[in-house]
Amino acid sequence: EFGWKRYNSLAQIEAWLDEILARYPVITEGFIVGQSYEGRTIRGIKISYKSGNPGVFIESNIHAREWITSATATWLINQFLTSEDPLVRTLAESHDWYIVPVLNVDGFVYTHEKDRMWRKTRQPSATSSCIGADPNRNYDSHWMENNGASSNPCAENYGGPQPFSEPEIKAMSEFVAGIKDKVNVMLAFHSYSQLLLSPYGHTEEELPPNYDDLMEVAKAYADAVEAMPYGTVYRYGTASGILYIASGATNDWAYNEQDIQISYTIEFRDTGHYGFILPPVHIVPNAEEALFGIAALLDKCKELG
Ligand code: 0X9
Ligand code: ZN
Repeated sequence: EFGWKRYNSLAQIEAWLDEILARYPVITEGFIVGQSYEGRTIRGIKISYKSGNPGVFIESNIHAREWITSATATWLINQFLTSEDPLVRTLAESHDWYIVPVLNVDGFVYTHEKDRMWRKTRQPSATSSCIGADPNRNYDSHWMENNGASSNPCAENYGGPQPFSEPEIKAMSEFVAGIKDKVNVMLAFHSYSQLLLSPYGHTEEELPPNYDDLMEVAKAYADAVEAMPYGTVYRYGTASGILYIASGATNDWAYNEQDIQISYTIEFRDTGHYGFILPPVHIVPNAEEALFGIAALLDKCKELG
């Protein structure tokens, strides 16, 4: 059954979400992002202890094979609702959380049933027998610029035939646009490499206006994680500077087009030994790191104003 000792299927995650929503009807609210290509409902949960808190959006499992992301997102939801640790209580109760544990629902089901290493969506191409686009190259922000995505439908980083061609990404963009005034922080969960990646992803030629703040906030996360007993090291920088140029990604779109000023891609454990096939014993340690990293990140945001 559902838990954090192993990875769960989409059906198990949804059944657990239903239980949580029924158990905490005042604090939680389910929301629907939209429908996937194959007709699945993309679901999320809002956790709010009081109105007017700064909003934090967590997008998770946009890449199908990155299972640690939804395992971590569900663990965080559970902590925000059940933890008795005063630090966690303060963190949970002083923010409004919008969490989408599995954005790429079709791809996620495909990784459970057919191909563990699937990354993309599952929408067929009109011009090729290859299936799916890279959803993290499909947002309408500098789409396909600077070779930050491939125009080859068979490539793992195919940007799609046009921006927002993937129904999951169009739905996500409309949902976020509808609440953007309430969202101060966007965190897009990925694996692997242990990195915090800020804008810009689409160019190395320019730095974002609040680069200094973005680096200070990322450092707070990395320092907090490294100080934990696991000693896990995270590096941070702009996505284009420390990883590679990638255009049309969630956190860049949120920053550039929705004016969400604190916006990162977080690449979780590990650094490549297991890679995407991270053993389930890592779920809780990784999630603890995310919890205390996010707590430090949000404390730093508050400090910077
Ligand atoms: O390539 C990606 O989409 C992300 N790495 S992953 O291995 N999880 O696929 C990194 C994206 C970072 N770039 C931007 N945010 N622009
Ligand atoms: Zn990813």
